[in-house]
Amino acid sequence: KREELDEKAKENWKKHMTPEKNDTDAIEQDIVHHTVTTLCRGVYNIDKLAMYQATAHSVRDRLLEDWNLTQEALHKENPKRCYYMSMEFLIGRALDNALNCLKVKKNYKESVDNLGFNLEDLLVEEKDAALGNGGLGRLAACYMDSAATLDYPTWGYGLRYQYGIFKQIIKDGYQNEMPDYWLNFDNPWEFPRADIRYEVRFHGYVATKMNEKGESRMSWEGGDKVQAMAYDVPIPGFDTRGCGNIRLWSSKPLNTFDFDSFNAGDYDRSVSEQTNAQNLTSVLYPNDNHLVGKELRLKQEYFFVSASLQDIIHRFKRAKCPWKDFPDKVAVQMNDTHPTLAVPELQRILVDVEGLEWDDAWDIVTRTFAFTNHTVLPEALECWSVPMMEKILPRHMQIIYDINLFFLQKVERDFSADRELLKRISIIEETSPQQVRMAYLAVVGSHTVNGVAALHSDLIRKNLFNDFVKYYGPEKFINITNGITPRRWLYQSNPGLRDLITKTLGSDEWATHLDQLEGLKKYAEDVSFQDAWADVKLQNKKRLADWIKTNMNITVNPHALFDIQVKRIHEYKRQYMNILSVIYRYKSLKKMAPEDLEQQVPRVVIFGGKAAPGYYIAKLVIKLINSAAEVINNDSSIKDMLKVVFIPDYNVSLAEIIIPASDISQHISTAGTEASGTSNMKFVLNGGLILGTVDGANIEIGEQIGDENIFMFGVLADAVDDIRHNQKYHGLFIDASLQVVIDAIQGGEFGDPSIFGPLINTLTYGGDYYLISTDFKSYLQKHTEVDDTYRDKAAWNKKSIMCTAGMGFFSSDRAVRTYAEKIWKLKPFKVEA
Ligand code: OX2
Repeated sequence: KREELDEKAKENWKKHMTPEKNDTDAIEQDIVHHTVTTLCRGVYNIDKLAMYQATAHSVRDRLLEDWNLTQEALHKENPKRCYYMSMEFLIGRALDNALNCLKVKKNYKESVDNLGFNLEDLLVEEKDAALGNGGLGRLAACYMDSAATLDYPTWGYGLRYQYGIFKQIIKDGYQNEMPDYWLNFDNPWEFPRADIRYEVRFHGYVATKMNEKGESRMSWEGGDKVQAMAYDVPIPGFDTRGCGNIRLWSSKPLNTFDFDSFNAGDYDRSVSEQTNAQNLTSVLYPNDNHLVGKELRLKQEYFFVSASLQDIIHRFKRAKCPWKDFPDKVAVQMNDTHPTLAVPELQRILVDVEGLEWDDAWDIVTRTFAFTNHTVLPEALECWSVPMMEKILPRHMQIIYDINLFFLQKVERDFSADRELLKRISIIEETSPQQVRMAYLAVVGSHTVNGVAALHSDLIRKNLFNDFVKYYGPEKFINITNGITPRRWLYQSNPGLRDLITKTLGSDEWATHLDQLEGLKKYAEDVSFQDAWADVKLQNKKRLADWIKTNMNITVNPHALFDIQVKRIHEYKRQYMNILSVIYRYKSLKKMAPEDLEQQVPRVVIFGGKAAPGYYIAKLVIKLINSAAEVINNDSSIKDMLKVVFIPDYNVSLAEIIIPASDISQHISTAGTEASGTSNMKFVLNGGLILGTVDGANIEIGEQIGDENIFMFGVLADAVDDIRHNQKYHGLFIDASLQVVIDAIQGGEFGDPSIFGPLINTLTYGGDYYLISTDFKSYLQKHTEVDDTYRDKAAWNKKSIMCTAGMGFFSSDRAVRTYAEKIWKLKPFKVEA
């Protein structure tokens, strides 16, 4: 309990709150002060890392002022808030972003310069916050950026993993994994909240107890407890005093030390509880779009939702509103099924702890939660075995059974008693052992379910959730196409293009009103504008070429066509098809007469991405890319007409250098498998063209920028099932061009062919599930079309300009606003200084 301060004391506080101070002198003072006090260093031993840290602390101070301003105003006004629950936030670096948002980059550049350093050198000292795998985690980070920028009272909740996504090292062409020690140095971008701690229980048993009103209630008792401690990560909004927050939970032991064991001489035991508790949030599971049903992961998921809900409820209770108002104060968005245990957890708290009746509680629960589905891949759909759930979360398992029972009774009564339907729609899958289908639990526990691109939302309505659409009606299932933040993905990562656009449009308002990019269309055929545009691209390609030279010692020609595919390595994303086509190109070049060879468009094919450590085939794809690169890059007979580069350890910071440098980027998933894709949007926003399949957000990108500005190929999603069926019963058709490539690999042209046997088998004997043989020919044709278009520089530049100009729709501001209006029923809450 805090005492209210008297007015005089409050006045004194106000007087001493740091005033605005953006002059270089004040900034220098700040940096020096942090060097001496926060870091305990001085002019005699300052280096780049320390200078980065001092600068970061100085910028953080400014952010924290905004943080406090925002939170104080929210505390007083208590508007409805949204909580974005996500097991992943792939934030990347924070300093550059904060400088841009606060609009103080110029000032800091000057100050850092005055103190003998170069700001750009300091920015790269920062370690990425890589608490995510790929698109899902990065989407969460983009949405937090937009929510803060648009002044929506939105907090993220997540886990503070000690190790983020592993560091990828390439050795002999193979992926090796190393731990990501991102917290080894001090992290200025998190704020530990030692006073914000909650207990989280596992295991134990369920008993019956009387509550205060004399009613009998279930009670979850015994078991083991750990503590969740909060760390706050401030999220700056662009050009606003409002500051958002991501609250990350770290597990700590409840009893710091077991003195009984210690005194009994059992030292190991005395600290075992500590280490067990700490292990809980040690490591991010490195799987993208793939479930590994490990007990520790289930515990992470529960730990995460339990701590977050306790925190949300604590905040709700401060205002002393009745429980039925909870959904008017709280909206919770579940980022995929990973936070779905929040549904039975809130029901448990309301019924068992707060003493509400089941139906009243369930009404509150289902008015609070909404659920975003990100995938239709069966291997990614979370299912937890009932025995495991019973052991770790015995009361939740009972509640899930009850939720399911009441749900099935309603389906039977209101809709249909069709037994097959009841079996299909049940939250419990009747396998042995039984499984809890988390996606179904999320649907039943939410008021709104959304997919992440138009095609994807159609597919989940037609397939995955079809029975639910029939039962609930179609209104519950909506589409909100993904978006990306233009602040990080253009303003920050592509200063050349940013400045050209700003100069052309007359202001940088486009950074928060991305539709204004439309204004570029009228310059698309303007020759001098085209030249300026092309020059920015060339500079970005040089920046990437320099990076490749410095870090990999490979020379690439910045005037070549840069063809890029960077994303997690997955069979459905078909990097394999890409490298097969590269090999085909190589074989074709080798056959050419010298005068024809000279006429070719030189290409640099760039790959990047991590494979899940246990994903054998994906790892072989990496090996094949590197083996092919080795041969191709060292074959002087093709006169540098083709280079292949696998950039190791692809992450957010590398993406910021790679994406602005693309001429073409590839998004070539088997139709119907990539829910949306978001890097496709980033590339096009930066004036890169797409070579892609008719899948995910590619389709809507084509609609927005004009189908003449996108290279699309391949079969359509609704043909895929029939093709698979036919392949199974009538065999594959391997076209001559694909056979050439297979023969080359099997003939040992890229090293010991036995290494690649299992990979080739996925095509030949494995039934080619991802339809590479089906799409290969049209894919090669599109490559030829790309080359031909690239020869005409003016035509290419026009397309590139039209790409950027048409991307307004894909701002995450549009996406978050749609969530706020359609799902969260949330209004902006503007804070003033
Ligand atoms: C990804 C999807 O694969 C990708 O298509 C989408 O753009 C992204 O989420 C953001 O919506 N894990 N990662 C994803 O889905 C799952 C599950």
